[in-house]
Amino acid sequence: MPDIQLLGLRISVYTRIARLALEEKNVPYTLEEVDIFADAGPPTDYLVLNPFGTIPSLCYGEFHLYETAAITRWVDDGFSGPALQPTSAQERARMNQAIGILDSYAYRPMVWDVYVQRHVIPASGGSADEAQIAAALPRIRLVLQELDRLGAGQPFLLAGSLSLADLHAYPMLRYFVETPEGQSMLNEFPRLSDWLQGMTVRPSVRATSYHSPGGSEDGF
Ligand SMILES: N[C@@H](CCC(=O)N[C@@H](CS)C(=O)NCC(=O)O)C(=O)O
Repeated sequence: MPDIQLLGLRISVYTRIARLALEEKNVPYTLEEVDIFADAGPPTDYLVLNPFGTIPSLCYGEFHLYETAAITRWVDDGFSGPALQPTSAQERARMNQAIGILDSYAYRPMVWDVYVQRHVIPASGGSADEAQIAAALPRIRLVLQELDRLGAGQPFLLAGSLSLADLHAYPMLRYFVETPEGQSMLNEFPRLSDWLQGMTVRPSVRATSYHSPGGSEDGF
């Protein structure tokens, strides 16, 4: 069996999502750090693997894959271990809906508009764009309202057991709650707050923990 190589960055939300899936399935892999944020842009040999220059990408022998949701589904479909996708068509659709919501409406506002503005830019001597932060918050609240509603009464994000949706959501929400705005907004959603706290003790989360500038490390 070829080795799995994941190319990305430890601090990257999407790299972490892919790593969480690999860790939950107990699939061995190595992480190769690729600095796509370098001034010169992504390395040219990386663009051969992923012409969009985003991370992560995965190599398994001659099989090369990018787009995180494709990677996590391949990991779950291709390896033994606990199933991370529901078998019922409706529950699977719900999981895919939540992943779509996170990709389309959560990642940019939570991570770039709030976390980066609140922590990363001030840490490098700049000033947060308060208007950008304020403009992102209503969209984020809508995302949290929807996630709360879609999994109402459930201990995991959507259901009674972990799915790829939990793994997709955790790294985004983790960054968001490192900001005062995120902390206070999450308090409006006790179910999601409990879920996030519950996720922090999972071995997969601990194994992929990183130190983020200006923030804590996964609450422990
Ligand atoms: N659609 C991509 C998005 C991945 C993504 O946006 N990754 C971020 C890092 S967490 C990135 O590569 N950003 C650089 C860019 O967008 O150019 C996926 O699902 O893998």
